[in-house]
Amino acid sequence: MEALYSIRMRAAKGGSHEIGGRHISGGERLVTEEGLQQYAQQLIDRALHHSRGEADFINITIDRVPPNTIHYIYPLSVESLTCETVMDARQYAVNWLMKEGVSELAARKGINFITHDTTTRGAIIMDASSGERLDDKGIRGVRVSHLDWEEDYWNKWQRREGGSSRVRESIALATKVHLAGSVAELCWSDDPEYITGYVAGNTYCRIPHLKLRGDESGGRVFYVRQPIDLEQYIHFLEQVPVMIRGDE
Ligand code: WAQ
Ligand code: MG
Repeated sequence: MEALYSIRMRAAKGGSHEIGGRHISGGERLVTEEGLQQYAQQLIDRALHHSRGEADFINITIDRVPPNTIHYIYPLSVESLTCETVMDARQYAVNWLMKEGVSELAARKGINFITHDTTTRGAIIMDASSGERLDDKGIRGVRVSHLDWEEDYWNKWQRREGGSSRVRESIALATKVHLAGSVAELCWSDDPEYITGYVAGNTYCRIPHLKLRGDESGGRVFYVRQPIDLEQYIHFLEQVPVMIRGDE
């Protein structure tokens, strides 16, 4: 089997994240050696031409993934809600989170966190009952990487269901977050023009209008049930390679 490489990018403006630069964009893929150049180029383009601003710091990391460490899994199934206003959308999100096992308090705390988050470049981890933040990662958050779709399967899936590269990346991420043993996830983009977000647990539920156009808030909350070995949970999300595939 051909070796795969994890390639991931993070970009900031005003210097690196470490010295306080503002997070612009990130991205992560699992590709063969031939894919590396192409995806490096795509990720650089994404960082330099982004609606949150033009990055002046770009970090690209590549590491080889041993083929026998890869987990293969089907993608979550997708549902799409329709609604017209941010208020309705956020109420739907609370309802879906509760259906997945999150308390109303924790659901509202998650929404409140993302509403005010313009800086975190990863996700925060939240107790699904109390809504307490459990990780100590500050504005770095937990950044999920080492994940992707098998290219053939993505092409078939996309022909059937539609979906952009953004949808592709989000479903892969939500599927890995689910596989890690999370209760649920809440997300909307920090890109000002992209206002559809999702709640994921056993399904990936797309919700339009989770924010107003032009709003640069966005982020991710991973809900977990205690007791949990946080270190192991984070290690899985950051390091263990997961590939989405089906049997078509
Ligand atoms: N790991 C953890 N958190 C991440 C990651 C990652 N790999 N990538 C992004 N985040 C967090 C981070 O806080 C970002 O600011 C925030 O999520 C939003 O990232 O079905 O585009 O890449 O139509 O802007 C969801 C709906 C789109 C897709 C989400 O997020 C659909 C999106 P973005
Ligand atoms: Mg973004």
